[in-house]
Amino acid sequence: MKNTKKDLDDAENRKQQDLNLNKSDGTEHFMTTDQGLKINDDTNSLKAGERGPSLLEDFILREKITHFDHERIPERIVHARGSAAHGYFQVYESMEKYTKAGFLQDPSIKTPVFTRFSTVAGSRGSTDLARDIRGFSVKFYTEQGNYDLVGNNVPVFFIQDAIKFPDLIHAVKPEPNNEMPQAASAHDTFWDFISLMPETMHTIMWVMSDRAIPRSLRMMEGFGVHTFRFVNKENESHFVKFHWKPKLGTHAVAWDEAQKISGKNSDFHRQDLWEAIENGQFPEWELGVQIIPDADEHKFDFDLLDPTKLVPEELVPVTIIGKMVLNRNPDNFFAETEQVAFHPGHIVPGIDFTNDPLLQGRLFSYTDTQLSRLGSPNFHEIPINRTIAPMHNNQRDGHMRQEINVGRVSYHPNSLGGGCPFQAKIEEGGFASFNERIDAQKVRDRSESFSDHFSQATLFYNSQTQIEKNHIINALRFELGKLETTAIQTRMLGLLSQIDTTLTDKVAKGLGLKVPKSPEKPMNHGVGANADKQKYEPKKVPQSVKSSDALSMLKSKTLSKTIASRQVAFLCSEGADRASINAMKTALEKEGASIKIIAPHLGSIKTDDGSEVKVDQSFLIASSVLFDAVYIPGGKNAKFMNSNDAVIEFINEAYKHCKVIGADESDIFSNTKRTDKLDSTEGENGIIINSKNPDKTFTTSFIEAMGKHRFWDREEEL
Ligand code: HDD
Repeated sequence: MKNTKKDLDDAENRKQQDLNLNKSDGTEHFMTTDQGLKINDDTNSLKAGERGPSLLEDFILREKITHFDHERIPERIVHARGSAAHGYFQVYESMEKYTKAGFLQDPSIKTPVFTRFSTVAGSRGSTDLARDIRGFSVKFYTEQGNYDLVGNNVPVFFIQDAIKFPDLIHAVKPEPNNEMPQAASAHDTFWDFISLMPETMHTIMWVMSDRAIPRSLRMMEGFGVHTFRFVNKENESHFVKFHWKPKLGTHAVAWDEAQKISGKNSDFHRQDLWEAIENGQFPEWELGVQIIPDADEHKFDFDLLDPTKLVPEELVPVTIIGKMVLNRNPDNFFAETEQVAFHPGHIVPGIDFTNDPLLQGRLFSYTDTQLSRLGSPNFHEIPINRTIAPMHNNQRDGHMRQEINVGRVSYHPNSLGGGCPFQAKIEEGGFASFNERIDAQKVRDRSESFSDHFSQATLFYNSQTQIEKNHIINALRFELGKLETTAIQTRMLGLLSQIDTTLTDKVAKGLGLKVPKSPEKPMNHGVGANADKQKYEPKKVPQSVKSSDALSMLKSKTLSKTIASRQVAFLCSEGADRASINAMKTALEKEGASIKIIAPHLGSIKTDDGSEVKVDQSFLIASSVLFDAVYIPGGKNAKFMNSNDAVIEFINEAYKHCKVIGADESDIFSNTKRTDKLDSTEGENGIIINSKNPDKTFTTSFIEAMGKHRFWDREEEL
């Protein structure tokens, strides 16, 4: 039999080979019960007479219904909504100088990965387009065991200590009395908590920025958030921060668009990831690291152990060390995406933790949660969680144990089993924690070096372009504007005033409130009852970096110009210009973009030369918010295009969301809004008219404009 592409992938991917052991395919097989009995009738239950009651004896009915009754498991307490894919990671050059981690040594080795992206607050069936942080979890199936990098698309976190995590999540989840709102932070309990916890301010700036509404899961950065350690063979340690940089650049949608996408297609991100992989447009990220010698631990204006801080790239550049390619969709959502269990505590020799108190608490939480979510300490045996490294220990039994451990010995030390399984020396790959010196008193306390809650929030805000600042202001106006409690809004203005006064004034204006003269004191309510409140008051430490381009999506180098895999709507009707359609289609597809023909009805339409064009979507189904750009070919369809409500709405929305609009003729816009902006012949507004451009450059101008992604200048000044 000829190998398919998937078979070839499997042959070189050890994890796929491992998963194949558990795959089941009913093609060309009889239907059976769970016990292997062939079923003769799966349509009728066993009854006492044709119209009589069902019989208890019907074991086929009972088995089927019982299994169905128990199909659901608890969803993740956070990050319930997620989408995942398989792929591989490959290091560019050996990192042996810094780490002995096996998967970071040999550039010829592809380490299998399974990567899951998620929103945080919404439940499993919630919308992909919520304003939220996105989870970015990668499980590396290394030869030394599983390594999980369980990060987010934002490099900092709301809180400094894991003990506050349940409070944060209780505050952001739907309110407990009425379970509203779903997958949204714009409600009183969230902002009540935030307004009393100034340490959240830096992350709040990120969450109010466009980072929280990505265009695609393939177009967002990822971060390990905490400072970790690299440890090399000589047992030397360096601090390390992890970054994932997307090859397609970091892009967002507009907030109005996000809300509309949620209605039109709440699986927008999931579908985008799935289709890109099915189409062979494999998403790719580069792994970057910021490496800091141990000796430099105290050289910064902040504490490396504080997860509300990032290390500006101006102080420590990001070195790119490898790439991750996602090239295979899961076969079964439940078996893989739902049952995968990530844990920041799954590490391999060469990588270690730091004393970041948020990380330390996470090390407990992730195994604990799997026990109730997956139901047994044997969750590591579920195929997607199973390591490809040899696995032997004296853990035994428990619900749903799969492994059949042979022999009488299940303890160590033993003589009856020849001392097996052996402990490994460090030279044999045995894991030993980095021997950091700790000399301290036991305290329930926090270091004063964690007290600067505002400086990096200001750094983030100052690093944005005016457009991005406007989006943050509007996001805060939206979120705080939805609150019922004025005192919370006012308290938030007090905290924002510590970040930037113009920001605060503009948010206050939107809320119709006055900025409080002096913020409430003590500002930090999140401290112990006996604590010295003075000590915990937020402090501002002068910062050496005042602005950082890497923090802005529009300034940063990650704003890629490629249009590969972007979606373009061709609005057509009977009589559309066939030659134009073909020219634009060919040019766009050459760049890797996808096009969809949108017309009044499904089937096909007749173009100006009499030929038929197949219609992909009708106006009833399509919507501008689901596309990156729109093109309206000329021809004999102008009358329809000029007067059709769906076309006019399509163009108006594309305009509002700052997308590229291309048309062969400008009279197409005679009934759309903002025609004043159409004066531009050069396309600087992202509106490109063929008749005003020399023919040769029309498609080029359109593609170049799409490469700029959005024309945010169209938005009104605040
Ligand atoms: Fe967490 C899931 C990321 C702090 C407790 N977390 C979870 C997932 C991601 C993160 C991406 C989804 C994993 C998946 O796809 O299955 N979490 C983070 C980051 C944090 C963070 C980047 C801070 C830097 N988390 C955090 C704290 C705690 C937890 C402080 C608890 C003290 N997180 C959990 C959890 C979850 C989880 C309850 C829910 C489902 C799961 O673990 O497997 O244990």
